[in-house]
Amino acid sequence: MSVESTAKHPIPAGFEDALAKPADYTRLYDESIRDPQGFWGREAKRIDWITPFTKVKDTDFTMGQVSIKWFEDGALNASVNCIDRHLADRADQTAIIFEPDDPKSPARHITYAELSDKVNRFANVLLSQGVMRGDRVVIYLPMIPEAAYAMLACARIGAVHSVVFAGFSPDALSNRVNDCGAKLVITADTAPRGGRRTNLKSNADAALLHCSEKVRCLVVKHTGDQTTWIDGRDVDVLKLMEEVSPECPPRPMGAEDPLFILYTSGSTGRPKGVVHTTGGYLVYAAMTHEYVFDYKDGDIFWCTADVGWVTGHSYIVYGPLANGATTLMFEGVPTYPDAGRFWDVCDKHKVTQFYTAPTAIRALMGQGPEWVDKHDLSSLRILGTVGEPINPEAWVWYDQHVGKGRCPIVDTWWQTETGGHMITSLPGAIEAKPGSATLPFFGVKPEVLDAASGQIIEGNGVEGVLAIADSWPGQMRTLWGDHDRFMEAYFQQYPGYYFTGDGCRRDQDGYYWITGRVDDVINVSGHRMGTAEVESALVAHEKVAEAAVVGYPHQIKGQGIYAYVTLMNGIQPSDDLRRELEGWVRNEIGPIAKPDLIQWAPGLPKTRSGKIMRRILRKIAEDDFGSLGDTSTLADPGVVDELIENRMNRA
Ligand code: 6R9
Repeated sequence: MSVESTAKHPIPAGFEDALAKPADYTRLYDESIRDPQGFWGREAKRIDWITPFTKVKDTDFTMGQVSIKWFEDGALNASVNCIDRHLADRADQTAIIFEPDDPKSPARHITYAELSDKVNRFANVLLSQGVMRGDRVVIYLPMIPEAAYAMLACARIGAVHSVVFAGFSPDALSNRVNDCGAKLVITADTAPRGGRRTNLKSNADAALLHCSEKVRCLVVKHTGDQTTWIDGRDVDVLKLMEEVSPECPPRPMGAEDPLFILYTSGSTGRPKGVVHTTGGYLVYAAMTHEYVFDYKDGDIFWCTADVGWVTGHSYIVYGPLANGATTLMFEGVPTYPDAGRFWDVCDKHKVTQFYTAPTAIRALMGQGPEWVDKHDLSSLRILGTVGEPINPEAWVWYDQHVGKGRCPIVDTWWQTETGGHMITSLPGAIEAKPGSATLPFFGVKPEVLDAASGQIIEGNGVEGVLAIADSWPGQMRTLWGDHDRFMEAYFQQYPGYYFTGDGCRRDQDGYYWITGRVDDVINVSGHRMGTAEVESALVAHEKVAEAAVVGYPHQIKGQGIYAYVTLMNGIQPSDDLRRELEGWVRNEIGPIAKPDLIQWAPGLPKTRSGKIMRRILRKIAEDDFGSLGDTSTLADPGVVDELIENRMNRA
């Protein structure tokens, strides 16, 4: 299949009753843009307010005075929306299914009544430790139900949580604790993942050496493994939860009070503490979860992300629980005990919506379809992807082998900063195109700008950088403690717009194609090319499992194309294969896209969330690996040495 393919993929049969139908999308979208006050004033009623708001939208993107407020004078509590309001009708319904790392351990079904009990108790434990409204609490937990309890307990008492991915190093943890001035860190003894155990508590111990002595450490004894214990600082949460009262009155919070801080890496400098507030975020997470996944009562929703990322915040915890859904939390990895685990879990729990990342799909695709075919996937209704552009080949594999051609695929483009989906298809309303995120969600006004001049590029069949012209309720409000940096990072380069940092193309049908971060664009002989396009072509080859492409300085062309290629299991690298791939890309995209250098890469340097760290690949391609910068967030730092040793561009 060609990467340029723009054929629409018809909506599969059976979606005539989807929440949004084609005409609804157009009507609602037009209304949301024409009358945001009316549209969002109505949509915000999907959540429960303690004090109703009278103002809807008060936002200003003007550089120097950026200010974003939604439902400003309303008051609510996020935990009440995710728990209490469901108790009358669904106390005995499962809120969270916990699937442990080891498939032989029993899964746990936590009802809304039980969730309520746990969160109330957890909140009382936090109060007993002196946590007050507005205090920051860092959550450094694996994918266990206590992570959701902790988040919701913070929300209940008005504390601001900051979840730090459990795969992060002690350094990364202490930096975040210090940046937000957290009073407390919540961690677990050890974390099983893929059959191995990470000693989280000792990571937390190492981190806390670099933090104020006043910071307490709440420990969830999850595995019961032995850990160090510092009396007076360390607290056994589960034990205390049994002792405190099972009732903790929720604190009414202003719509614009912060709900959480989530650190994300920018292109430069230290991590940015993205701040989301209570009202707008919750409205947006709940609404996108309902529309994008066509959520219906009785569905079993599974998002495979980690709660340490925004995807886990919005689509494991807040969105599904605000909608009274059953959400699945998976402690393990896709390939343990074997490459069929995802499909085994879908079958076992009769999952209806499955939401994962292209990198996982490609990895499983490389293992062969027999792993999928062994399992009964007839419960699946909708498939989703997030995190990076999906190459059409992976899309088609996902569609055919996982969805059996029956399930719409929603390719959801969004960011930590956006709080929820921004550009995505809607099952039943928007026909997909493999590789395109398709059309904007309600209230989202994307613009394609000329990268150099910042001018709007009108019409279809155009390419540029992606900016958003007006605010939406789920938008981040600031960077923790640094509003100036917030304005500089997102509003300075293209005044009047929120700048996403992504490049994009709007095709002849008005569909959006994210071409990757603009810092990943390479310029070969004056031609701009998305590295994602070349990667997509490479992975379309049957012998290629994964590819990452970066630019490197080239004497004649300005930049040359350097491709790191991981071959399918059992395929041997050879010069013949290298020539074959060069010819393949030349045919798929054009001569201009032919890689100048192809390095065989047994593995690619990835963050633990599966994002390829291009910064490192660029350095190696530039033969400048003396200054690789921070590699502490890599899932497997060993792959870097291997790549350096076999680099292709040697001065
Ligand atoms: C939710 C999330 C954001 C960046 C974003 C873009 C890339 C995310 C995508 C996608 C193409 C998609 N991205 N979803 N690119 N198609 N469907 O991933 O947040 O970790 O902040 O990353 O990820 O480059 O700018 P975050």
